[in-house]
Amino acid sequence: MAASSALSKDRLTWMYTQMLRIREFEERVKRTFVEHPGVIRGHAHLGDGAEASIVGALATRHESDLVMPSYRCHGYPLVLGTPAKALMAEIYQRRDGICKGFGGSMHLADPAHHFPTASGIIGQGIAHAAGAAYAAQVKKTGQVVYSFFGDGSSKQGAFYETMNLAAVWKLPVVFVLENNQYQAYTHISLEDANAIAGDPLSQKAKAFSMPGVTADGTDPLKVYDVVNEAAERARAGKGPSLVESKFYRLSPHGNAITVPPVPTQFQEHEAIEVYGNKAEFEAAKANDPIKKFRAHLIGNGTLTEQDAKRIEESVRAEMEEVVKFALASPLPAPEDAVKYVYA
Ligand SMILES: Cc1ncc(C[n+]2csc(CCOP(=O)(O)OP(=O)(O)O)c2C)c(N)n1
Ligand SMILES: [Mg+2]
Repeated sequence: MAASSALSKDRLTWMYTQMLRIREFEERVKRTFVEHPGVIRGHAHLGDGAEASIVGALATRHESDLVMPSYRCHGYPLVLGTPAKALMAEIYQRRDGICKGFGGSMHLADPAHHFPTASGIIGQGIAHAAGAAYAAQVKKTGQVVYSFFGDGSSKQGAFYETMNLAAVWKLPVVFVLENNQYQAYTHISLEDANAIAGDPLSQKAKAFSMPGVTADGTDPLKVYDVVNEAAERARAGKGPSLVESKFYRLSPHGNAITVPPVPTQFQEHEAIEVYGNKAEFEAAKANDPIKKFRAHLIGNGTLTEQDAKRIEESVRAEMEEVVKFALASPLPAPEDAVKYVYA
């Protein structure tokens, strides 16, 4: 029997709520570019479409386990318990942010909530995660480390070197390869560019004699089941596994950031802007993981339509307050500019 079939009504409701919180938070980040131009400096990379994958994977963790995502990293801390207000304040680079405004969207960290760091250098976070898993193994903490990275990142040398050492040392790590079909602006199957070799990508595990499975990343319960098995394996001292979670990134790579006087505008999704493939994008939207999970929970009687609406309203209200808080937080003081520079 699938492990997810034992999830309680409360836990399933929690999962739906977290998926919504990620989506609604990201929506506010996106709207900030239009409603408050200049407040977010630089890019913000949104993760719409990843909600089922993130929540399904993180629902399997034990409290002390560590989570190390790539640069598209807003959703994970929200699920781990980082206060959403401090998270948004960080994205706005304000003093009340989780890194006091010095990290910004791509370099979030909240060790107090088991989130040591994210990394804008793609692929490197995979090695960081194995390092944390090595520390856990040496110190016998019993922690499992969850490493999240993209399909594009799985082409990096750091990925292969880390997979090798993690397998040799039987490190307690779960590698979650988030195959969202795109590597920044490039579609995974772009034939003339040979974007990436190998399908399914989970077969890369074979070279290291570790389990490799592909899951439907648009279904949180399917992700839960495969990640749960991988985490239990790591917990039992049997070493790492590779889980490929397949979904579709619904937002473009990053938001086009134009600051006044040029009017702010959103970039179109790459499917449309680069490939002129509106049909692909529309099909992915019709397969939206949040809509599907909502229908599933109502269909099996876990939630009523009213329950779902109540959750949706409360998440919207939470995120209204989040934006107000972040906007009101001051910028870091200029005299603190080099205060946290260690090298
Ligand atoms: C080492 C390194 N090389 C190049 C880049 C520029 N870059 C940013 S995102 C990206 C593609 C990443 O693809 P994937 O891992 O699939 O992540 P996704 O775009 O799906 O979030 C690249 C090449 C980078 N950040 N780091
Ligand atoms: Mg990708």
